[in-house]
Amino acid sequence: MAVPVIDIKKLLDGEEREMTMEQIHKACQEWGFFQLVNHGIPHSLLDGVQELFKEHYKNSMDAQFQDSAVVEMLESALSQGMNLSATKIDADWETGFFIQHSSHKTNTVTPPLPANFKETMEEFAEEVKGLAERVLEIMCENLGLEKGYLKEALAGGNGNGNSPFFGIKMCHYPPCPRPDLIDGLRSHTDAGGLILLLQDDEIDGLQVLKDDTWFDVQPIRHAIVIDIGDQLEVMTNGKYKSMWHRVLAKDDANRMSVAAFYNPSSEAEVYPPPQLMIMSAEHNGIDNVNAKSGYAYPKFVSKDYMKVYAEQKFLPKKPRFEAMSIVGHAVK
Ligand SMILES: O=C(O)CCC(=O)C(=O)O
Ligand SMILES: [Fe+2]
Repeated sequence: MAVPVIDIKKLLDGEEREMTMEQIHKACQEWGFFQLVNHGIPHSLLDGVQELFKEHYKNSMDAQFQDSAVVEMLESALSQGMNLSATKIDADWETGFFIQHSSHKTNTVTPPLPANFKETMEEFAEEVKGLAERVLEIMCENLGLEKGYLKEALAGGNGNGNSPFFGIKMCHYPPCPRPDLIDGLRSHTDAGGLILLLQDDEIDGLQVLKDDTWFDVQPIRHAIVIDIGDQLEVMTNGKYKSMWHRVLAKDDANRMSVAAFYNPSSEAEVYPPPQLMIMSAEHNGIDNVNAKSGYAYPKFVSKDYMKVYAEQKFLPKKPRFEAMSIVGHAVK
C-alpha cells in the first residue's frame, strides 16, 4: 500500500476518464493525500522554484537558522542530558517564510526576494492556484455537488471581491544532529481547504498516517502532492478527511518543500452542504458531533476556526470542531 499516484492527464482520455475520477475519489476518501503527475504545470517552472529556493536558503537563511531558538533548544536539551526520549521535543526543526499571494499584482510577494525568485514564485502561484481549482471541480463532480460549489464556498460566496485565502509556505528542514529527539514538523492535520505541495525531488521525510501506520510520501520528481484540510473535510460533511501527517528530520540532508494553501477566506462560512447530509452518521463511519441533524459538523466562520487551530494545531482535531459548535450558534 502506498499513497496513490494519479495521472491526471488521463481525465482527458474518454476511456480512462471514469477510472481516473474514481481513483481520485477513493484517494480523497481513504488517504486524504495523493500525488498528481502530468498536472500541466511546466516541469521547468518546478525545477526553477526548487533551484532558486535552495540557492536562497544557502545565501540568506542558513546562518539565521543556526542561530535560531530551535537549535538552541536542542543544544540545551542535550546539555541537560536528554539522550533517549520516548517523547520528542515539542518544537519543529524547520525554517521558512510565508508568501501571501493575491491577484492584485502590486504586493504579491513578501518578504522581498531576489527579482528572479519573486517572478518565478508569482508564476508558480498562478499555476498552482489553477491546479487547485481544477482539483476542486473534480471533487465537486465526484461528490455530486454542482459545478463551482467548492470554489465558491472557499471564496465565501460568489460576490465581487470574494476570494479564497491563498498563500505559500516556503520551508527548509536543515540537517539535524538528533532526528531521534525532534521532528522536522510535528504531526498535525492541515487547517484549511486544499494544500498543494512541491516537495524536494530527492529527500523524503513527509509521512501520512493511515490505519495507525505511517506511510512515506515518496518524492517523485515534478509531482504535486495534494492533501485535504480540516475545513474542506467539513465542506464535504466528512466524506473526505484531513489526515495526520508529519515531517521527519534528517541528519544528513536538507529538505525543501513549498506548500500552497488554498483556504477559505477568513469571513467564509464553513458548513456541510445540504446535498451531503447523511441519514445515519454511524452508517457512514463518521465520528460526528451532531448526528441527529445529519450534519457531522457545525457551521462556523473560518477565522474563528483558525484562531482555535493556531493554539491547537498539534492536538486532536475533534475538540476543535466541538469548540466551533459553541461559537457556531452565531451563524445561521
Ligand atoms: O514540508 C512538507 O512536506 C509538509 C509541510 C506541511 O505539512 C505543512 O506545512 O503543513
Ligand atoms: Fe501540513
